[in-house]
Amino acid sequence: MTDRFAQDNLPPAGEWPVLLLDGLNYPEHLNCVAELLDRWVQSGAGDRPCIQAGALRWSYAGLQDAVNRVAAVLVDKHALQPGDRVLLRAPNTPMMIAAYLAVIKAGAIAVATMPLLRAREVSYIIDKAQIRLALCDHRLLPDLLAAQALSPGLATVLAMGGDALAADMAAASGVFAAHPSRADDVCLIAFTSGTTGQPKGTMHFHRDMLAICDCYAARVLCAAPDDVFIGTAPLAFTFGLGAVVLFPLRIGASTVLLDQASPEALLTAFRDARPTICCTAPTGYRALIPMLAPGDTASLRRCVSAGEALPAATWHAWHDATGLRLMDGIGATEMLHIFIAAPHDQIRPGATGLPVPGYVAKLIDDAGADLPRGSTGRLAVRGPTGCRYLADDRQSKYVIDGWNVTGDTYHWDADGYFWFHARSDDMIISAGYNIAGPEVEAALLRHPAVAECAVVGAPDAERGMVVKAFVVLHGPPDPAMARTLQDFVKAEIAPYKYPRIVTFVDALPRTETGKLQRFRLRDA
Ligand code: 3UK
Repeated sequence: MTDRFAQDNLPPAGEWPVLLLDGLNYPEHLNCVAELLDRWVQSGAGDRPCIQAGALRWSYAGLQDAVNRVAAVLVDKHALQPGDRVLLRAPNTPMMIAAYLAVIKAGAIAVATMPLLRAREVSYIIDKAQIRLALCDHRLLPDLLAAQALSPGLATVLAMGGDALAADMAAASGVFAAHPSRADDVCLIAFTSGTTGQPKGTMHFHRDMLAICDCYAARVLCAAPDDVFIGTAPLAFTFGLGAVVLFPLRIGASTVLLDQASPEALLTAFRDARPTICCTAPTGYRALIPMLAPGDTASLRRCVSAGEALPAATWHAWHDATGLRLMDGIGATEMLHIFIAAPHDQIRPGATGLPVPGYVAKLIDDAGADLPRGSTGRLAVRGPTGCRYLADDRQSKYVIDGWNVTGDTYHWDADGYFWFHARSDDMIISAGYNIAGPEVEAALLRHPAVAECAVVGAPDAERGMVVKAFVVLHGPPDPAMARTLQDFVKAEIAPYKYPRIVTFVDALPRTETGKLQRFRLRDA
């Protein structure tokens, strides 16, 4: 019996984004795991390397075996039904991938949570998605058990890395037939990070998991079967799920998993695992630059930056240090993955890029009217993927007239390139001027003493708001540094944008996904 919870809680038909599926030709029945995994084993490529994590190596056949056993345990022992939601909680481990794919292969719905979420936050997700079964890395059990105490609907918790599941898997069959899902059955509910208000559950279909590979990864990244992917984003974040699981599996390539997302771990893996495609946030690239020794990035041929804006200064610093051209791309949990980016030979440093083939993008004004090229306004996109919140009134805020309105203010240039300005609600209005914080950040980052920075609006009696910069320096501040930076910004961009307040800090508050938490700085 299929559980209809997800279907029943999709937005009403009139609030859906328009979906562009021409040219993708997915069949009516489709289980994405059959395409991502079983297809390779069936065609004789089971021995191809698939996952490496530390000393562990899994081939495609090895991953399939683990997936089939987990799926058999879930269905036979724990009565998992198609449509059931399963909570997944782990660092980026091979078992986390096996669990994801097992849930989806069985026709159920994966709901992953970021490892750093605490009991109350996990409890919200358990209740919202009505989850009764969880697979959790043994190291993260305490928080999940605390969440279970708050959310008694969660009946069963299975420990990954524990003996009980291992024994059940060993006893289970290594054969498991993919549930004959429909291409538009929900297979993933990804929760947004919820920096404003409660997190929103975004629902994605089997065909969406393939569409992001067939659009962005195939047509812009141009990933190939011999590529070795590496990334730092958690698998609970769709940036990470796409970059280190779906993209490689779609083409029979392989992936390097990092248990820890630190720049040190990433650098060690560059040296040991020789990846060819690296995906991380801008702050990850900035942290790596001073650590690099000659040859460290020699294996890399593509570097993807997403999650927040990539300033031109960071693009050039990475290029100077490595000779590599960073590929910026804007994605969103609602869209599943990247929808604007430039192919490697069409990159313009400082610009996010062009709509990914398969997607269309435009700008609208505050009233929702279309704006021409050459203007600055609110970004709106359409493509094969799009926003469908799980039972949420905020659907009608994100989807307007069938367009996904991401909440970002962009400039659209004469050549069709999109240039990020700010999150629409992060624009600073000071003495009547509209100032985009990221533009001031980009200017500050061009100063050699600045390692990281964040610019927000601070309340001011006279000007309404003033520009305030939080700055992390490479070394200790000298007494004149605030003034030096202010003068530097005035010389780089229109002087009225300079930060009237400069505060030096040791680190900036960031989410697990590498995003600056501006709200925490505003409250500081
Ligand atoms: C911001 C960017 C400028 C932007 C994501 C790649 O970040 C992802 O998803 P989230 O739901 O956040 C979405 C919002 O983040 N943003 C992301 N990338 C960029 N701003 N330049 C960029 N390159 O405000 C967007 O609306 O956490 C990124 C793939 C999958 C993802 N989910």
